[in-house]
Amino acid sequence: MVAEWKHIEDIMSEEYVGKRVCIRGWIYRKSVVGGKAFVRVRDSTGVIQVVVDREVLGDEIVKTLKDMGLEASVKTCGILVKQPRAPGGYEIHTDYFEIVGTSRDFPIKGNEGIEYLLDHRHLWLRSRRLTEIMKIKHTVLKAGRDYFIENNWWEVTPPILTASAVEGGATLFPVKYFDKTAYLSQSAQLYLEVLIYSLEKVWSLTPSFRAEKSRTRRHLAEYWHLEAEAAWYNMEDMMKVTAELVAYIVDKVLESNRRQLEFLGRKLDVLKRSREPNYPAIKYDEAISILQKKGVNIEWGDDLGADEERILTQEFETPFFITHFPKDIKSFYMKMDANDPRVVLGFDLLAPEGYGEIIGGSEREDNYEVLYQRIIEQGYDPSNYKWYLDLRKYGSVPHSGFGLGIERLVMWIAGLDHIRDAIPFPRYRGRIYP
Ligand code: NSS
Repeated sequence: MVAEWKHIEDIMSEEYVGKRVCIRGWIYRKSVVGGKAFVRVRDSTGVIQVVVDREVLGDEIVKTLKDMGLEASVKTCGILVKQPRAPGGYEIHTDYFEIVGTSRDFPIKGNEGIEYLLDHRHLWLRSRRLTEIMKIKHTVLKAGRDYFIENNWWEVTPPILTASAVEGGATLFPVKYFDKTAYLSQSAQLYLEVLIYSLEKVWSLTPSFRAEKSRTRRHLAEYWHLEAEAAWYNMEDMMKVTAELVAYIVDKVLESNRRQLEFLGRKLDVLKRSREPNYPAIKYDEAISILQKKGVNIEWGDDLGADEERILTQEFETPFFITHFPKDIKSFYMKMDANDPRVVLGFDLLAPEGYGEIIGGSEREDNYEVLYQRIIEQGYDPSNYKWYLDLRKYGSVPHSGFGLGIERLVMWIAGLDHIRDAIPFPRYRGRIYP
């Protein structure tokens, strides 16, 4: 059969009414009433009702459809008809209907619990909701890359197998590496720092791995990490880059994914405000006093957890920065503030509406002796960081960088209540299948 296959989204318009169209997809819903089967077919772009009439195609196909399970794959052609009662306002009166791949008793019927659905993630990913989220993620990834490409940053490819920790030994995943133990990368940062000495402004998009012991709504064991590092940039310069990057991504999603956001019921006002990169910043000190005023039991020196961050987000209507954290709650590589050695030149960018941290960044310690001491202070063995320390011996420069958690950003932009839906195959403690 010669047919020009069309996508459902493209034919749902006046232009095609009365014309013969051909589509391919999967059975999304169906009912058989009298001599007619009403089959809703979905493809990657949408859903349309197809009317299979016994009078046109004979008894057999209507009978077959009655027994056929959801998610069977089909090809069909017919005349597009306006039908206000059909979802989307159009339907196809088919003269050709072929079942390509049968389906019996599709395991997801619509009232299953979350663990069951996660065990059937390979099938659950066909849902409208997850499909729309993946489309938003596509835009987030593309816009993230485009931002750096348009602004003349070099893309580089750091390793995933590494010999030592960046973000704390507690969340390292060991892997057998010949006769040694290696670790899956927690962050490309240390390698990006190497590459600024030749390329000055670099970025990478890689998976990062964290053996997070506790299960939360915003932690994965494997996530996508967009990281950047630049020579000669101080903390403020790098904060400006992150604000521009996030604003750029939000803008692209608003431009490209209105339908998806609408389907997910996402309110747009905060996103619209976040298209402008003028995000406010407060210091850690201020964050602590806001929290204390609100009756939170917290003291200077304590780390901000998800609960504290959520409370702080009530104060803002766009993403916002927290800067100048106590050095003891941050990593060894962050540069100490010359004006207040208790704090480091580190910053987090928090998403509003309760979401919290989406970016962590800092100016880096560029002095050999200070960095050496900080490595020891934090309980690491400097001999594992010899190459990293070398960077401070041969033409050290002030520099800064950051890491953005793609799924954290998708979670906020799409308005999700759990990070697992921002990634097709979520990995976290207790989940590796499928
Ligand atoms: O630990 S971070 O805060 N910072 C770093 O890894 C730096 N070494 C990055 C850099 O400067 N190049 O992680 C950065 C971001 C953080 O803000 C989150 O958005 C995300 O990475 N992140 C995570 N997302 C999902 N799941 C987990 N477990 C996770 N951990 C961090």
